[in-house]
Amino acid sequence: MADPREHSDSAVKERTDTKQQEPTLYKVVLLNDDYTTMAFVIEVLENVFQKSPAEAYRIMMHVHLNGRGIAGVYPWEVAETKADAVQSLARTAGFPLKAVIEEA
Ligand code: TYC
Repeated sequence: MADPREHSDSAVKERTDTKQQEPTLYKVVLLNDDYTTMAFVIEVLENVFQKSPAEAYRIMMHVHLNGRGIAGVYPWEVAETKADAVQSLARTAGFPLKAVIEEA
């Protein structure tokens, strides 16, 4: 055995230091399209991503002009829940608005 720690009692040691691993974060990215109204995107940014009206307008315009933009950065399950909420609200309202998740 190359590493004696692998097959001896000393192999099982509790971690005693307190160093915490940061959770991996994910970006929820909104994509532009030609059909979703600006007002709907602003509403989604305010209601799903808790943005102020001014910030929601800024992000919406960024997506409109650049094709995509970050709505928020979250741990995986939160990002997934928010992207699902965007999809479901958009579908219900009849808009093709899409949100994708990317590693931050
Ligand atoms: N481009 C849309 C329009 O002119 C507005 C829009 C902005 C749509 C952002 C989607 O993620 C989006 N009505």
